[in-house]
Amino acid sequence: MVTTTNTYQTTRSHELFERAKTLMPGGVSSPVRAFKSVGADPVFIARAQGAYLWDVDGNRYIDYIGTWGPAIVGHAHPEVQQALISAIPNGTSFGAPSCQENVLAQMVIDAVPSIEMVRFVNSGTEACMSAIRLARAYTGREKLIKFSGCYHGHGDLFLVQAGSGVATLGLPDSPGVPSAVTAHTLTVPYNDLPALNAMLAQYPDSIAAVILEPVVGNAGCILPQPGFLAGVRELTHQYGALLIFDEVMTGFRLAYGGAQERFGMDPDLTCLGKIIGGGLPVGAYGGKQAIMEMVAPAGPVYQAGTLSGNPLAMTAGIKTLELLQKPGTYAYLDQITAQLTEGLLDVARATGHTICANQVGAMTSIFFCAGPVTSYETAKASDREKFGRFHRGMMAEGVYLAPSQFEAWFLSTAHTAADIDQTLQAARRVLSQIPQ
Ligand code: HOZ
Repeated sequence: MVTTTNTYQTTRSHELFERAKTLMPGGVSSPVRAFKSVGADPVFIARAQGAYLWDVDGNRYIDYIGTWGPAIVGHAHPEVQQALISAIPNGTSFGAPSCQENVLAQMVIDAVPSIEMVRFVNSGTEACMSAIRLARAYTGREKLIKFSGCYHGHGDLFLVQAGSGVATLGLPDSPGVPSAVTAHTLTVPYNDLPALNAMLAQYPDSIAAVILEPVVGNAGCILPQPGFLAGVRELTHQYGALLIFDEVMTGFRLAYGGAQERFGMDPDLTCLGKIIGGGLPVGAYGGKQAIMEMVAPAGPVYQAGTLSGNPLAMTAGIKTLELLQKPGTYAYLDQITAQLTEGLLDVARATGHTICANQVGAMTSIFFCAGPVTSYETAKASDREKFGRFHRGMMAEGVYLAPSQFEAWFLSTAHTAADIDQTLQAARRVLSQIPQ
């Protein structure tokens, strides 16, 4: 039972954060988790199990971040734990081929319709950086088009109108990124086919790739409008650019075969991360064999990594994907996430707040504006002050939401209808306290 006595600025967390700030920039290993944009300090997590987190002061939270996506079967799933425990005595890193890589590679190829070959890396950032290098080599072109509010990791070339922490902290473009590196990065608004068409027409022979999140998770949750993804595919074909789906968030989440299965799309390259590592650090990029065979050592495009294909990460990924294959998994995720989203809309109506929500599969988020939110530009209309108050109130109620307006929320198979009910009761209490 979630209590309403959780205190947000808990003593031990507060102490640890003060110490952390003297040791690490901003006290964290990744910016958004510092809770800056919601006007609070983070809690320090002691343990996680199923749909719950416990902080170092013993407070329990219903968790809607799920380690930013990977915990789709819940935290510390006993079967994932057991697989890891069995694997550890054999060694934690080989820096050499292992049979676990073959198993996970085959599972990814079987699952994701457009992937014929795959390369494992250690993060989504690495996957996206490598996919662009490959697209440039394959097409012999240099420019890329991304969409504002989409986030493809912290690689230099992507830090132009990026989502996630860049949007959360309101950073323009990061200092330290040479302008020569971003000179080839062009940006258009999400869901805006005429803008994409115009950009491609302006550089008809120069665009190596168009990269996008098929459902945006890094500017809040933003859905592709009907016909948008198909239109992007058509335009990339027309101009000879590769289409890269960044499915780091959506892969194995919106369907077993990701957004491309759900929306019936056939990108040239796909970037994966999060879920395929089962909570350990893994990324991957894959696609058509003719393109992937350009990657070293099969081809000339260099990309490498000591910990790539790490046996423990492969093991956790394999077990997580096996669990996701259970019949009914995705129907349940859809249903439980819709229950939360519709419930929040009802609670907002009942308490006199204007909100809108975007949900698909086990991804959702709310915005404090009338909407519709179809792009980063429209997401910025949300009342972020109100979001901050809502977030702080929900934390005090034992509900752990993404600490930024510009991040999606993730549900798991461990979330129950009772968790959703408790969350909605908490939301009703919190929204009742916030002036409309
Ligand atoms: N930027 C990632 C989410 N979009 C991860 C944030 C974090 O781990 O702090």
